[in-house]
Amino acid sequence: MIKICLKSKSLSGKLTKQRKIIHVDMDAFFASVEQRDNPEYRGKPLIVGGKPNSRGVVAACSYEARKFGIYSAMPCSQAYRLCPQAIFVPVRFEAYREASAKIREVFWRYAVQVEPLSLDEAYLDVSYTAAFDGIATKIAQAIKHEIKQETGLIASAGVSYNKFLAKIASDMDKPDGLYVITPKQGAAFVQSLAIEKFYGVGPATAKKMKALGIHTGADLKTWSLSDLQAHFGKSAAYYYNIARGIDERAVKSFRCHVPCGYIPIRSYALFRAIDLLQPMIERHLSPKEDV
Ligand code: DCP
Ligand code: MG
Repeated sequence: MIKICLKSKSLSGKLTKQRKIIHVDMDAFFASVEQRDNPEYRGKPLIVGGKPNSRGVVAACSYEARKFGIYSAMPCSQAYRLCPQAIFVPVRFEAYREASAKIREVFWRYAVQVEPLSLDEAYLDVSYTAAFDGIATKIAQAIKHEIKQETGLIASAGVSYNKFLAKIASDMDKPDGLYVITPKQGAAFVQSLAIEKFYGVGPATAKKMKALGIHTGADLKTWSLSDLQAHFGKSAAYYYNIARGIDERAVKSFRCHVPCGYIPIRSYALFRAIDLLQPMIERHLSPKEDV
């Protein structure tokens, strides 16, 4: 018998099917590629980006460098002051693109929808994946393992029932993380979350929210939709929903502005075919309930 699981309720009251989403984000991506390719950099504070005393910024830094307070986008001169013994190397985009392509190949083995956010991260919809009995946590483990085998790099993964929570989850346990937020945990998890941790709440909005007394998910949840609309306009519905652990955005497998040649034609044709078949797939398949 074909059964469609109806679980979460949207703002409009419409019932929708429970999804299984994995967000994968590589650890210290550019820096890890450099450490992989240059064994002498391993275990050391490494900064990828500008030269130590230039006006450049840090693109990426190894976890060893982070212990000194260094982070992406920091001026290199400041990074040098914090850690003069750090190794500074220039970016090698070709190497990062090559690793990124391999990672995406792994994603497509397990997901019908893959939405890259950058070279090193993507949302995967695994609601219809048959492997590992459809258990998303096991699928995430397999993805991490295959990425390690095929690129020599470490990924962190977040597993949940929507994009918002999966993205937050992938950051919870870095590096080499695998963090799961189940449908039962989602709403409570959001309550205790600091507002600046909410994906989609940028620094300016976080400042505005704090000025209004909104410091956590619990604070945000006390606001009515109309009050949020008065202060945040079009974004109000998104904030209203995420305060309740609800996010109905679908994983979009193809972005129109992806430059030609960025993805192989073969995969592009496949993406389009899946997009067209999606409604039929949804009618005929039912995701299993365990995340
Ligand atoms: N990047 C950049 N400039 C920034 C931020 C990031 O050039 N301001 C590049 C370098 C990063 C890569 O994008 O390696 C991925 O960005 P992430 O934010 O995922 O950071 P990392 O992968 O480096 O570290 P993390 O382990 O925190 O994900
Ligand atoms: Mg990363």
